[in-house]
Amino acid sequence: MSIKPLIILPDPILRTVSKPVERVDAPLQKLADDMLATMYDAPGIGLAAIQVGEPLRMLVIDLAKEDETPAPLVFINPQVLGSSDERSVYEEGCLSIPDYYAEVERPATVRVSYLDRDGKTQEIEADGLLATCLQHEIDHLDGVLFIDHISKLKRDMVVKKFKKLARDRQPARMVG
Ligand code: GNR
Ligand code: NI
Repeated sequence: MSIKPLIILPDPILRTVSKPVERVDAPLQKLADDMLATMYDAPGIGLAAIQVGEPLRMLVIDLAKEDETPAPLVFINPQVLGSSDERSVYEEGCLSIPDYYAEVERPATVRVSYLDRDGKTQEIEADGLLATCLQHEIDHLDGVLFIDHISKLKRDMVVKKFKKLARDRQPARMVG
């Protein structure tokens, strides 16, 4: 298993609409395992393939606490079949937007179909943090970030900050 570099805002790769997985084979399972290793290393509770630069509709989640047995979940080609009218608010963060957190309101419950790591069709009804995390990750598959769900004023501020950070990471240019 290998830890892969994370794609960080404002990299336009994050706005890619990822493509459906055509076959669940050994290379795809290796990518899933690398995504889990990358997520645990960060650490985070979810990761979409595009966050490691792979434009495929696959995401991983593990909601187990650090002192608990790991409980890795792999979702391939997930589809939201339905969502509740009830909403819930969570403070969200994103490994592609380090150290920024904001409250996001989303459906409290979602029903999702997907293929698991073995390519088997599955369906789950998720609530609580799993529902929020699944929706956050499925957004990534469509090039959507959690900051797209906050006010434009806050979003513009965070994008500006990350653009400056990216600029400051570049080697100095000669002036004058
Ligand atoms: O690690 C993560 N924590 C988190 C907290 C609240 C709502 C969503 C998340 S997902 C995030 C990891 C990530 O960026 N996944 O795309
Ligand atoms: Ni994220």
